[in-house]
Amino acid sequence: MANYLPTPVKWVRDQVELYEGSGGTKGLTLLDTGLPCIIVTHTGNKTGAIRKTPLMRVKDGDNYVLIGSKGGAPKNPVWVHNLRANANVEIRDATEVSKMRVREVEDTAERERVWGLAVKAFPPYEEYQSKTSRTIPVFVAEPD
Ligand code: F42
Repeated sequence: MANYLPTPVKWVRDQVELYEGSGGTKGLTLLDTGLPCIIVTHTGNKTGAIRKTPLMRVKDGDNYVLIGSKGGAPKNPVWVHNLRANANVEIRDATEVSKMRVREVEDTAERERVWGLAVKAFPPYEEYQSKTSRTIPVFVAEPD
């Protein structure tokens, strides 16, 4: 059984601990925005460790849209490499935990559609994309 390696980013690690430790009843929103988050549990592509990453909750029917924004940083978040290497994840959405499979969105029309959903759920994504020359990676997570 792989071990859980928490992120070194304290505020994020603390949110994961509050969210999961409360069984998905506390720590559900991004800081003081009041906007809902999910927790994606995935596998480290180098360590094989269990990694947990909070992301904004962007629904598309039964699917979730995962946005590799990292606040518009110049480089992709490393969880993107993990999802590219292993599509099997678990998504915790409040008290619900579901096994999902992720796929990176390559098709332009699909990307436009799901990007629209993401920006509606969390408007800062638009600004993050304008801040960086990299194309922010977009994944869709579908129930396994
Ligand atoms: N980040 C987003 O990109 N999008 C969001 O919508 C988003 C929302 C959000 C809401 C709440 C919250 O608390 C955080 C939120 N974040 C969001 C931030 C997100 O949770 C991540 O902190 C951020 O995206 C950066 O992800 P990261 O995977 O780059 O994290 C780094 C800091 C990290 O944890 N690095 C570890 C380390 O030790 O430095 C390694 C992690 C890892 O996965 N290692 C892999 C392994 O094998 O274990 C190897 C990875 C590789 O290939 O190098």
